[in-house]
Order: sequence, then C-alpha cells, then structure tokens
Amino acid sequence: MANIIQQVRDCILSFDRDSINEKVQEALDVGIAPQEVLNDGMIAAMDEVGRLFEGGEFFVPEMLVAARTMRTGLAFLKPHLVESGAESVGKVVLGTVKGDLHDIGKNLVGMMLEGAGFEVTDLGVDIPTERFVEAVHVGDVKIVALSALLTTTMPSMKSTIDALKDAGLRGNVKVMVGGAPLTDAYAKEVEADGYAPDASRAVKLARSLVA
Ligand code: B12
Repeated sequence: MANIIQQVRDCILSFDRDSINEKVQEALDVGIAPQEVLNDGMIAAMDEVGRLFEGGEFFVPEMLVAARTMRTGLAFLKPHLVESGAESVGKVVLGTVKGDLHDIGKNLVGMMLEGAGFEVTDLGVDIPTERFVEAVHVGDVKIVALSALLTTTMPSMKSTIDALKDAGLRGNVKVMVGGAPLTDAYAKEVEADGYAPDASRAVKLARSLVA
C-alpha cells in the first residue's frame, strides 16, 4: 500500500504525466482512500518539490512541470474526492491574489467547496482587488476566499479586504484566507473572518461562516 503511494509521489517528482493517472487508479483499486492518495501522495510530493527548490536542486521549470503532473492527477482524482448531490449552500468567490500565480491549492479548495454544495466562482490567479469587488457586486455572494502562496503577495489580501470595505461591501460577505505561508494570526491581522490550513478544513470553515 505504502509502495503505491510512493509511486504516485514519484510520478510528480519525475514529472511523469503519462503514468500518474494509472498510479492513482492503482492506489484506489487497492482500497486507499482518495484523501490519502491526495495528502500522502500528491501534496507530499509538492512539499518535496518545494524543499528541492529551496535546496537549489529544482528550479522554476521543474516546479512548473511537477505542478502540471499534479494537476493531471488531481483532475483524475476529483470525482473520487468530492461528495456529490449536495444542495447549494451559498455562493463563494475564489481567487489567488494579485501578483501570485499559484493555483493548485486554490483549485483544490474550490473543488472541495463545490463538492460540499457551495456555488464557486473561481476568478483565477493574479486577481486585482477590483475584480474581487466587482464579483461581490454581482450579487448574493456569501464568502470571498483568497489564496496566497508567497510572503510577498500576502499583503494583497489586506488590500482586497480594504477594497471591499471602501466599496461598502465588507459587511455583506465573510472573507476566508489560506495558502502555505498564512497563519491564523495573519488572518486576524488583516481582519479576515477565518483561516484554514487545507482544503478539507476550508470546507468546515466555510460551513461555519454561512451557518
Ligand atoms: C508549484 C509551485 C510553483 C509553480 C505554481 C504552478 C501553479 N499552477 O500553481 C510555479 C513554477 C509557477 C511557481 C512559481 C514561483 N514560486 Co512557487 N512553488 C510551488 C510549490 C512547489 C508547490 C505549491 C503547491 O501547489 N502546493 C500544493 C498545494 C495543494 O498546497 P497549497 O498551495 O499550500 O494549498 C493548500 C493550503 O495552503 C490551503 N489553501 C490554499 N489556498 C487557500 C485558500 C483558502 C481560502 C483556504 C481557506 C485555504 C487555502 O489548502 C490547499 C489544499 O490543502 C511551492 C512549495 C510548497 N510546498 O508550497 C513553491 C513556493 C510557494 N514558490 C515559491 C517561490 C519563491 C516561487 C517564485 C517566486 C519562484 C521564482 N523565482 O520565480 C515564483 C512566483 C510566481 C508568482 N508570481 O506566483 C516559494 C515561496 C517562498 C515564500 N516564502 O514566499 C515556495 C514556498 C517554494 C520554496 N520553498 O521556496 N511556484
């Protein structure tokens, strides 16, 4: 069992897009839970990619191809991960903040929220504050979910929350934030309504914010 998880991890670390789906299927076939394939196989591999990048063994192109392999596997795993048939529990506007191009974690959060019955509008990456404001203006949005993976783009979360305030919309929506460098303390500092460290806890948080 551990061996096949290791093979999923190795596919990402060796950029093997042709084999990843097959390995994910093999893991599911031997009864490994989709969440475990995700956490111990795919997310663990991306953590290792980060370590290799920090250690100077991987550079941006390697991070990029590893990310593409992860996305291939994630698309394949998606139907197994998300619950289905839930009723709409509210609209969420989701995006990676300005200056930041990382989207794997954001996509995962969006996927899990959709699976839990939220109606998700994913604005994409590198989203300027005014796009978030516009999206909330369109109506009936319950939650704005902001993702940032760089310490240099975390302040864009504060700018986005300030822009919502300036537009008089802050009272209408809850804001949740996440991304690897984020902390609960930072979320409080920027006056977000909540922070979650991963996609499944993002779902719990979102549920509590609309309850
Ligand atoms: C893949 C990757 C890239 C890819 C991104 C491809 C893509 N489509 O996303 C590319 C190659 C483009 C890239 C570029 C860069 N990257 Co990069 N990248 C990574 C890497 C290896 C993995 C990120 C990832 O996908 N993780 C897997 C996902 C599933 O995890 P996650 O994103 O953290 O998301 C989870 C949680 O955080 C949470 N979450 C995420 N969003 C949200 C939102 C909400 C609302 C909530 C509640 C929760 C939540 O839930 C998610 C699921 O569990 C990380 C290392 C790492 N371990 O994080 C570095 C890393 C983030 N990158 C880094 C750097 C430095 C860069 C570059 C500046 C490199 C360069 N010199 O150009 C550029 C910046 C480009 C830009 N402007 O954004 C650094 C950041 C350092 C820092 N402290 O700021 C890291 C940490 C690598 C390192 N160890 O040095 N990168």
